Amino acid sequence: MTDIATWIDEYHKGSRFGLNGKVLLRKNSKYQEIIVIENDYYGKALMLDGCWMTSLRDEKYYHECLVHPALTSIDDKSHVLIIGGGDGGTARECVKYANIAKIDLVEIDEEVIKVSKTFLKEIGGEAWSDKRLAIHIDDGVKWVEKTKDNFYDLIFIDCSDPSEFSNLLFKDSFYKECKRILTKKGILATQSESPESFKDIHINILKTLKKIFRASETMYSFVPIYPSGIWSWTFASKEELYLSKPNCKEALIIEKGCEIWNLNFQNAAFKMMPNKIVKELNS
Ligand code: SPD
Repeated sequence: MTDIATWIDEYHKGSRFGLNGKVLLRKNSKYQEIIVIENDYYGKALMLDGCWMTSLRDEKYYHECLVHPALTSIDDKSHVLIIGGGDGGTARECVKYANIAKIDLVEIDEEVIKVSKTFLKEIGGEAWSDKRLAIHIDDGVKWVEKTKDNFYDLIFIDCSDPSEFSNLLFKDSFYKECKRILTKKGILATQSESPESFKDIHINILKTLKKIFRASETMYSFVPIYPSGIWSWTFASKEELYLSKPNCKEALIIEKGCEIWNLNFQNAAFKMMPNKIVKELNS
């Protein structure tokens, strides 16, 4: 790779979101183009098929928001499923909970895990050697289909934007299957795209989850390197959700080890739905 700093951009609807730095890796896996760049401010960053996935500086905005609202609001959390999440950030946040017995991480692209362990090992951190973590190189949709009913307490969908090979992760049929394999009080937590740069997909995820699950709630925050910066995470359950009534004792312990997430941040983030989204959901 060249030592000369270069720009790597995500192109999105006539805008571009770029990082300048030294390209450490550029290769094609069976599924996608993988780029790792090192930027002075954001540190090492991972791009898949032209879309920013994560960077050392801003990854906690994403992973802490996906994981902690769900895990602090549920007592039984023995079995956890992560779909995608090959950089290890979601697993790293999960292993902070001693009462999780087993985490199945199902990633379709083995190369993403290899690259993350080599170039971005801080993101997965201790999780990679945690005995409770089982890595499966498999298709998340197929994994869910072959899982027995009422099995997982938590399902985290840590996927890329909809594309040729991730499209099915955004379909009604997939969410229905997730509902089937969740325990009675289990929670599905998914990244739900940007209300600004991916507005139609965002609305569609929210409407679909509302239709399929008894309860669903969305929080908004920032992921600086993603198009437009504003991002969302949606939580759904067959029963009521208790996101605003977390286990405070546990949450206060978790807060201490977080860079972004805490209970005040979370409570505000669940009230941040932009009015244009409120109007569209009500129309
Ligand atoms: N536009 C990018 C959406 C990607 C969401 N997943 C990121 C993976 C981080 N673990």
